[in-house]
Order: sequence, then structure tokens, then C-alpha cells
Amino acid sequence: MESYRGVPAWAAALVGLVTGAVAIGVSWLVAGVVKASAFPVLTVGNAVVDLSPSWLKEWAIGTFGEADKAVLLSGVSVVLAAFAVGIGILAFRDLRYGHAGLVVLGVIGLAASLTRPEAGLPDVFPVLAGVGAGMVALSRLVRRSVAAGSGAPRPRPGADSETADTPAASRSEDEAALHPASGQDGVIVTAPPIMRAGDDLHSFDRRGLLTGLLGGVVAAGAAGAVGRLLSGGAEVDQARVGLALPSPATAAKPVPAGSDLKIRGLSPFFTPNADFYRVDTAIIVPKVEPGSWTLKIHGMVDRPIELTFADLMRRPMVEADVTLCCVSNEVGGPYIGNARWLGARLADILREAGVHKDADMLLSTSADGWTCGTPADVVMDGRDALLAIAMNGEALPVDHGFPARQVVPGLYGYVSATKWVTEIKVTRFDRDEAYWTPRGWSAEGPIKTQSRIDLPKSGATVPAGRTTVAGVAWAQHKGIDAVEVRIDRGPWRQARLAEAPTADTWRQWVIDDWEATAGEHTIEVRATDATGYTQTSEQAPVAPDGATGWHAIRVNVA
Ligand SMILES: Nc1nc2c(c(=O)[nH]1)N[C@H]1C(S)=C(S)[C@@H](COP(=O)(O)O)O[C@H]1N2
Ligand SMILES: [Mo]
Repeated sequence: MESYRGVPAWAAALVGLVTGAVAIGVSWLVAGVVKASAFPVLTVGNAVVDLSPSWLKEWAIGTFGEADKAVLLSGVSVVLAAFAVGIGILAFRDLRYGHAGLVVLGVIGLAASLTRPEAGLPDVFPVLAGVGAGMVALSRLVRRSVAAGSGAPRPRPGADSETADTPAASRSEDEAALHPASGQDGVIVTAPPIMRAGDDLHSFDRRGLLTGLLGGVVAAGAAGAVGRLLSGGAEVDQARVGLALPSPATAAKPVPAGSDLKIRGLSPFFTPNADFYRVDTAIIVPKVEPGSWTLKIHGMVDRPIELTFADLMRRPMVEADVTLCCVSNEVGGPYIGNARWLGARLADILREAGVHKDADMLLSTSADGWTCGTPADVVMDGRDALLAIAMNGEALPVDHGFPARQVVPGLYGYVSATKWVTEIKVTRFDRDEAYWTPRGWSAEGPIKTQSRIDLPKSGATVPAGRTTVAGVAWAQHKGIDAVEVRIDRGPWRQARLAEAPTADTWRQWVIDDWEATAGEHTIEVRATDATGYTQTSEQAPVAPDGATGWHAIRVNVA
């Protein structure tokens, strides 16, 4: 095999990158055709998530918040791009090295795909096709970048990159494009390769390369786009938009007029779906078609059940306002939201299955293999634990679990709120473990009483004089009885509490008579729940079972 050391590094790098793009584009296309359970690259991203230690995941959620997935995917992409550049550079030393690099990528892709819980034979094809397409693209691009006659070209007197585009030169490149092999046996002798006078880029055909790269990019983009279309995401979106919501058999408790103080900058009582926080391990959200969705209930039950989506929609629907909160929410953090949910009562379904007396855990699984362990007694105790199909008056957004998810008031999301739920195994905590448990989070996760200052914003500069301090407090399924605020460690003063329809939602609170004086001030808040418990000042990190401490902010009064 010849090596083409005259090809500049940037060209070799581009060849590698476009080769990578073709490989990925074709693998997406094939993934769409064979209905693979996931796309390569994303599966690699998933594998990175699953293999990374929990401190890294926490750090990622803490640092990047909801952009954690984008950051992870960018990271995987950067590593992949670097790898692809390497493949390009190797390929110009010896094409076989480049091909070997592609095989290594393929092995990583296969390993990541086949170790997924829902993996099957179809997941092999996208990777194989991607590697094959990458090899073809790489060979062609390498050949194209080397012009007619790989021996030392005769410099054209006075030729430079501007004058190179002569009719003769273009003809030769067009011919080279049509018959790439002819470039190597020196058939076209009338047109030497393009080069700048004095350059020693022997036998480098810049134009042949650039047209080849362009072709590769177009092919990769087209293949990827078709693959996405074929993957069925569009059908799920359509099914979701077309879903007619049943009317509730049990309506939500009326929301008292005073539940939303409507203060600018304060979290509204209901969090709009578009603003609702999102936390999950899914890199690409599962697109589950309601027509093929089922929920299996099995394990320690008398009569295993399998519900279709139509079965679920026929059940009496309960409407409930519930505030969902993530265990990863730092004191003062954003991972909390309140919504009106509509769904079937989980306890009723479980009773039909006949839960054994010695079972204490509901191990639910999502379409993408995430698992969650919920205490059975909590779900059965009469609270509005739902198999929800709607959120704030519309079908569940795909990001929030379409077509069905669990919602259990009083428990952090990681132990209760399975999105895209497809299976509930009735079992015991001493027999089974959910996704986060071996990763350093506690098996049970009741929500801790907490409060947050929304207004003023931490670090803000506010004018002196009468200033509004406002926020939210929550102790789901217990209820909030009091919120107190203090300035500069002075005496605690009672905040005015907004109303709340039930104990399952947060409550807004406000202090509207703080006479702010010039200078820097610290504002702190603490809540007392309906059991009489006042939030501890002791700071605990989010792991293993939720942060504690008082939310404190500093503001500048000017
Ligand atoms: N399938 C699935 N469901 C999941 C998760 C997940 O990673 N996968 N994360 C849980 C966690 S940790 C939380 S806090 C809630 C968040 O729900 P949201 O994204 O609708 O706000 O979903 C829960 N349900
Ligand atoms: Mo969470």
C-alpha cells in the first residue's frame, strides 16, 4: 500500500471526519430500517452514563443541570471526532490502519449496543453497516485526494491556487471524479495536479478531495435524515397530539383563588410543561407508540395483568395536583415543579392483580430499561398515586413519559416517578434493587421538607425601600404549616402563606414589608410542615437521600 505523505494534515483530518460522518449517517439509516432499539453513538453515550461512577453523574447534573445530556453527547462527539481525525491521518500512511481504526470503533459500538437491556439482533446491523460504509468512504476519499500520477508532478509555471481553476484542470478533476481509479494510473497526463508553485504537496489533489468530502457530507446527512424519519418518532408525536383525553371520574380538589400570588419572579403555582424540569438517564427519549405500549404487572401477585393503552384509557381517571421533586435538587435548586396530572389509580390496578402480603416494593421499569423501587404501602395507602397519561391538560410530553408514567405524592422522582413505564414487578426490597440504589442513593426516598427563595434573585441588586421576598415551600403529602424568613440573622418573621388545594403541592409564601436598607444583606428561609417539623439548618448533600439546610441568598441593596 502506498502512503501519501504529501497530503497535508488538515486534509487527512477532514477525510477522517467525513468518514466518521458517513459511518454514523449510514448506521442511523440502517437503525431506522431494521427498527433497532437505539442508535449507535447514542448507545455509546448511554454506556458512558451507565459505566461512569455516581460522583461523576452527580457532578454532571450539578454542573450542567439539564444540559447534562447535551454535554455528555458533545463529549462523546468530541472523542469520536478526535478518533476520526486519527483514522484519517493513519489512512494516509496506510489505508489498512484507517480501516483497522474503523473496526475498533465498530467493536466499541457493538459492545455498547449489545449490553443494553433491550438489545436484540437488529442492533448488530447498524454498527456493521456503519463500519462497512466508513471503509468504503475512507478508501474513496484517500484515492480522490491523490491526483493523476502519484509520482512527482511537474509544477506548472506560475500556477497558484487562483489560476489553478483552468478548464484543463477542471476537466481532469471531473474525469478523476468519474473514474477515480484513473487518477492513479497516470492516464491524464495533460493536467498535472493542482498545486501552488513552491508547494511540495506532491500528488495532493485538493479539488478532488474537496468534491469527495462534499459528496461524503451530503451522503451522510441524507442517510442520517432518512434514518431519523424511519425511526418512527414522527408517528409517536402524531399519536400524542391526536390523543383525546378522557374526562376525570374524580376531579382535582378546587384550587383556592389564593394559591397563586401572581408575583413576578415567583414560581407560578402550576409549572407550565415547557418549563418543567427534566431529569432522566435517557440520552434520546424513548418514543413509545401508545398502540404498542403495554404495562405488565407481575411478580408477587395472584393474577399477573397486562394492560394496553386502550385498557388504561378506559379506567376511571383521577385528576390530582402533585409537586414532583428530584432528590438531586440542591437547597434552592430548580429541580421541582407542580403539575395537574390525570391518570388511573395505581392501587386499584394492583388490587386487581392481588398483591401478596409479604411484598413491600414495586419495581417499575421504563421502555429504556431504567428501574425504580417504590414502597408498596405508600402507593396503596390511599394517596393519589397515579399511572398518569396527562400533564397540565395535555397528553404527557414525550420528555415527561408519554404515553404513561407514575406519579406518587411525597416521594422523590427516582423512587416513584417512572416515565415511559412498561412493567411493574411486585417484589421485596431485600430481593431487588433499582437503578440508583447500587449507585450510592438510598433505596427509599421520602421528600424532605424544604423551602426556596425565588425573589429577589440570589446576588441581585435591589433598590432600597419596601421589598418583596417570596418563594415556595414543600412537604408533599404532609403539607406546609409555616414559613419563616430572617434577614442578616435577625429575628425570624412569619411569611404570609398562599393557599394550596391539598398537602401534595408546594405553597407559595411572601414577605412584602421588608424595608431594605442600603448595603449587602443575607436572606434565609425555613419551613415547618404539618407534622410540626421545622427544616433543619444542618447542611446535607443531595446523596444519598436529599439535601437539607436553609436556602440563603445575598442581595445588594443600592
Ligand atoms: N424512565 C425514567 N423515568 C424516570 C427517570 C429516569 O431516569 N428514567 N428519572 C426519575 C427522576 S430521578 C425524576 S426526579 C423524575 C423527573 O421527572 P420529569 O423529568 O418529568 O420532571 O423522573 C423519574 N423518572
Ligand atoms: Mo430525580
